[in-house]
Amino acid sequence: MTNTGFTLWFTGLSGAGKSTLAGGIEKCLQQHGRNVEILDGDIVRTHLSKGLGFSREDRDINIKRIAFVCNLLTRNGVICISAAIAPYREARAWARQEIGNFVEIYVKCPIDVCRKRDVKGLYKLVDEGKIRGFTGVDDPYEEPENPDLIVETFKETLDESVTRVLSKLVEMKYL
Ligand code: GGZ
Repeated sequence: MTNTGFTLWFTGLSGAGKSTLAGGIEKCLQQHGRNVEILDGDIVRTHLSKGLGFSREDRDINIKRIAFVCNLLTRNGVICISAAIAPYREARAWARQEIGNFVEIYVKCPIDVCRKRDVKGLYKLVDEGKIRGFTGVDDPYEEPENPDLIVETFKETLDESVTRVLSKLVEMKYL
């Protein structure tokens, strides 16, 4: 395994499995002695992006902050995993350019499946009209046009997805 830093940039709907996949990959890479840092949208929003909302402008600021931190860590040999929705292509392209060693992974899952999972009960709140501007419901999600990898969490087990990501990283010579 090399010691190159890089960023795994996830994108996908709420409930698609970004955090779960990030955790699985982190565990595996740490077992191989690598330093890994996960920037989970949900958690970042309680610290670095505290106070930001979900307008396009705020989401873009959030993504730029995450990309800034990923860049700092990546250039110091850390493997960063960004697990935010990152719904806009333009912001993702910006992050790719900013970071350089960048692998975009589309964590794909149909909204109906995310809705059924409803891990945090947010889709229920959306249906009750208590949350507005929810990604994939009444706010845009721009699917990646050319991601480095698509992981279909509704078809694959976590282990299969982790293995596919790691194989991709070997293929791209990051590992
Ligand atoms: C999307 C929302 C919203 C709205 C609250 N739209 O599944 P979660 O709960 O834990 O992750 C989602 C998180 C989205 O934050 P991100 O920083 O990933 O978004 S972005 O990349 O667009 O900046 C969800 C919760 O916050 N959440 N309201 N309106 N997700």
